[in-house]
Amino acid sequence: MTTDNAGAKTLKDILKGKIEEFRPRITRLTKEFGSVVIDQVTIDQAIGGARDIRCLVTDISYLDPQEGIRFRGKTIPETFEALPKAPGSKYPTVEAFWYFLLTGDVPTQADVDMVLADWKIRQEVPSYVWDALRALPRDSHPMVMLSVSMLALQKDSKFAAFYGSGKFNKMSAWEYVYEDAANLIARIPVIAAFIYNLKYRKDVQTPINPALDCGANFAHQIGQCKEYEDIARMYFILHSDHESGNVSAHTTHLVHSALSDPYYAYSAGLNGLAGPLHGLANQEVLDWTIKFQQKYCANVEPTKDLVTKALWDTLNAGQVVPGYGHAVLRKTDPRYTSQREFCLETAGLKDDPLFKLVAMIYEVAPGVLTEHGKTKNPWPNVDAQSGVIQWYYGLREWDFYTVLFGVGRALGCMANITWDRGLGYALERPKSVTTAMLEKWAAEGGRKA
Ligand code: NMX
Ligand code: MLT
Repeated sequence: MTTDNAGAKTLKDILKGKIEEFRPRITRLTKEFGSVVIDQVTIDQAIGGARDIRCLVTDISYLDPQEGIRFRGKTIPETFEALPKAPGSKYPTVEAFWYFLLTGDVPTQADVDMVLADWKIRQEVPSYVWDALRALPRDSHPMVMLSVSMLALQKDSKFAAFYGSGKFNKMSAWEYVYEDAANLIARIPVIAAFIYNLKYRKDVQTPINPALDCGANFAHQIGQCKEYEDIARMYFILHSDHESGNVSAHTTHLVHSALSDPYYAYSAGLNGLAGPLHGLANQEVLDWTIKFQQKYCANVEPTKDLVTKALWDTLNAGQVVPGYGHAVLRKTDPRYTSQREFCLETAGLKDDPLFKLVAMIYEVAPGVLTEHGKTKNPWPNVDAQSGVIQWYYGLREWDFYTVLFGVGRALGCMANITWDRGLGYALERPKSVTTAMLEKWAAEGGRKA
């Protein structure tokens, strides 16, 4: 057993105990109850993106369509309330949240200090990552840069080295995933800060401040103010996990199920996050809102009529209203609510014209989308609210917003694949059928076993 200097258990030791205790539950389910039916598949679902099919397992978070996300059984307010806070802040550190996400236990301050110390060692990024990023065209999308950085880190993967060592075994494989995962999440905010400075601040780089937690250090490295430290903490935690069927988490899980290491897997996950129906929507929301301001509000205050017209213009042009709708949620996303409350409680921000416009869209868009009649969920998702906060604090390069999402999402994806390996989850390989088969089963009223 590895211990820290004081002889206490490390996070990895604690996780080892948790995984070993959990394994018999999976063994029992597969050995004794493997043939129990938990869902059935319709033609709609086979053609329509596998919506609602219960065929993934995770204990890291669960998404209820009405209530929204729970991390390890806790709602967002409960999570923020329960975890130890950053010094002088009402928000927890990202390090405290990582401990919680990985183990399911609320850490003590001593536990958090242990993770903080561990990340200080892990967060040093090899210089070849900087070389790879500097070699890219400067106008590459920052998500391309983030994804490339993951692949650049791959050469030092502990999991890939273990697999190639000839000593690979399924029981201890997770320990090497854990090492890569912990290195990846400690480094990804530092890499994101580097990309920000490279693209938007003439490559003037600020060194890590080892006295700061993840969120505070990110604010420091991108030249942000003290208040932004909490925004980084809140933002990374809120975007961390959304059960495992969303595109970024599912892709990471799928790629890792081939025993591709965490760097390959998360690079792929980020490529999915970069899509406009997924994480890129936060950039699109800002783009939509600013264009609306420029087009309609040059000399006049926005009105509900103007917003309604702009929403219909978007819909009639065959486009989606970014930041609205969801594949699972059927109510306002609590991540939206949490950020909206932050805005309402922040002097200056609550009176900011862009926030007021976003708030007005919230009043109007659900009605317009309901009348439009297509979307199953006319309510806002996380992306409808996140950009305006960044904008207010001066982070106005909105093509960077999905990178912030990607830093947060790494926490959930890495916790998930560490447990995937710990519990020995199989290669993911669903079965496909042909259209002619669907037509035959349709004519027969269903597939005969
Ligand atoms: N504006 C206009 N039409 C919409 C919207 C919207 N916001 N949301 C869904 N629809 C349409 C959708 O395009 C589909 O049309 P069609 O039948 O012509 O293909 C129809 O409504 C039914 O879609 P749903 O079943 O309600 O939604 P689905 O599960 O397929 O997709 C989203 C979910 C999130 C992809 C979809 O709501 C959307 O495109 N929203 C806008 C983009 C967005 O905000 N994405 C971010 C999601 C959160 N995240 O961060 O990842
Ligand atoms: C997410 O956070 O991944 C998005 O809300 C999309 C989803 O859950 O499908």
